[in-house]
Amino acid sequence: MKRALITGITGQDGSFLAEFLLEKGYEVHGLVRRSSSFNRARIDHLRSDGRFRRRFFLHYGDLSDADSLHEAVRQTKPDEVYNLAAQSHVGVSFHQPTYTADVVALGALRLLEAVRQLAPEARYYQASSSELFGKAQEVPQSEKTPFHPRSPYAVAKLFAFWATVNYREAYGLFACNGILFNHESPRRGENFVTRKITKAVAEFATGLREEPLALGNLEARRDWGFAGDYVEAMWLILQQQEPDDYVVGTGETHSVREFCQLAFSEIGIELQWEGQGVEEKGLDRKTGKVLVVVDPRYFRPAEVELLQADPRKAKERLGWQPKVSFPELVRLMVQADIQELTKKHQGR
Ligand code: NDP
Ligand code: GDR
Repeated sequence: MKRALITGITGQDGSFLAEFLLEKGYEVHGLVRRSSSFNRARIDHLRSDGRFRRRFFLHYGDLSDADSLHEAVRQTKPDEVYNLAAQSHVGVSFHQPTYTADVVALGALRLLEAVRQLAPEARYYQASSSELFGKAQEVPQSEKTPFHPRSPYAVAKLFAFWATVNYREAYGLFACNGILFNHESPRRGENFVTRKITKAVAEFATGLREEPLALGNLEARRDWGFAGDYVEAMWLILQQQEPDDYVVGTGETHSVREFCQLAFSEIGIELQWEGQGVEEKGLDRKTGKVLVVVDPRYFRPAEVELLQADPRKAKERLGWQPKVSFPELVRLMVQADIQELTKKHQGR
């Protein structure tokens, strides 16, 4: 039985990856942080699933605390390590740059050191990001596109990317980067733009919301896929003969505005845009009700305008392709939020 250690297991990707590996027969160990209220809603179903009782374990630890990482690696003796933990919000990283760098950049280095010292045969996956391309030097972006990070988060991820390459070259570690483009799901954190939109749409649909949804830059374009598809790519990256780095994305790009438009159309509302810049508003074409406003609080000091993957290497070498299309992704997120709200509301 293979053993995997996952940092960030309580997050969106960690929870999908844990499910995926448990279904494959792995013993899965996850690193969790202590918090004043429980942060395990995304993995509770795995803990209560009888099939996984003897194969699913959690360990307290933190990427800022090297001792806890050494302890986790020593105790679990993993075959595969997936470093998914991060302060992962780009906007927040402008407010907490030092903390973000400590966790994202030095955190990855601390974990690589623990692996080098205690489990050098283990295969290591680093959650790298399309944010590395930032002010993109070309469109679409491949493994060969130069990096130009645009936020403290992306700068920290750049360090983690090169630390991973360096440990591969210097110590022969089987260390790989997955340069993943945005991937979403009903488990996406509520302050990322897709989930923020789908949750608000669900609130309008169920009559729980009156005030408009406030968004930042509507023109930003992203390559959005479904998180459940992307964790398979992470695993495939570690199953290859040689360690390497891969771009993972759909190859399509859509704006925040398009995402918004499509999400509202799921509940039968056609958005009509009026005004410009911070005065711009999205209205219900039928009733004239203002549903979306622009709020400069959500603008970033430096923005990433356009991301679009060139995922040919992943397709050719890993045999990986996304299964969920953009319209399907929007639909499944809106429907899941409506279902969740309806359940909560009925329970009152
Ligand atoms: P989430 O924000 O959903 O999850 C982040 C995870 O990291 C949580 O489990 C969180 O724990 C944990 N964490 C945060 N800080 C620490 C710390 N100091 N020590 C230990 N654990 C910590 O992120 P995603 O699942 O969306 O992303 C997973 C990884 O992939 C991240 O590294 C992200 O930067 C990267 N990435 C994500 C992409 C995406 O589109 N989702 C695209 C490209 C890269 P807690 O629950 O306690 O907060
Ligand atoms: P991103 O995701 O920064 O790409 O990072 P996010 O959903 O936060 O932003 C995407 C784009 O939407 C614009 N935007 C808004 N963003 C948020 N959060 N809230 C808003 O109200 C809003 N309005 C417009 C943003 O300016 C941006 O252009 C995600 C994270 O998962 C990272 O960890 C990961 O590395 C990258 O994806 C790939």
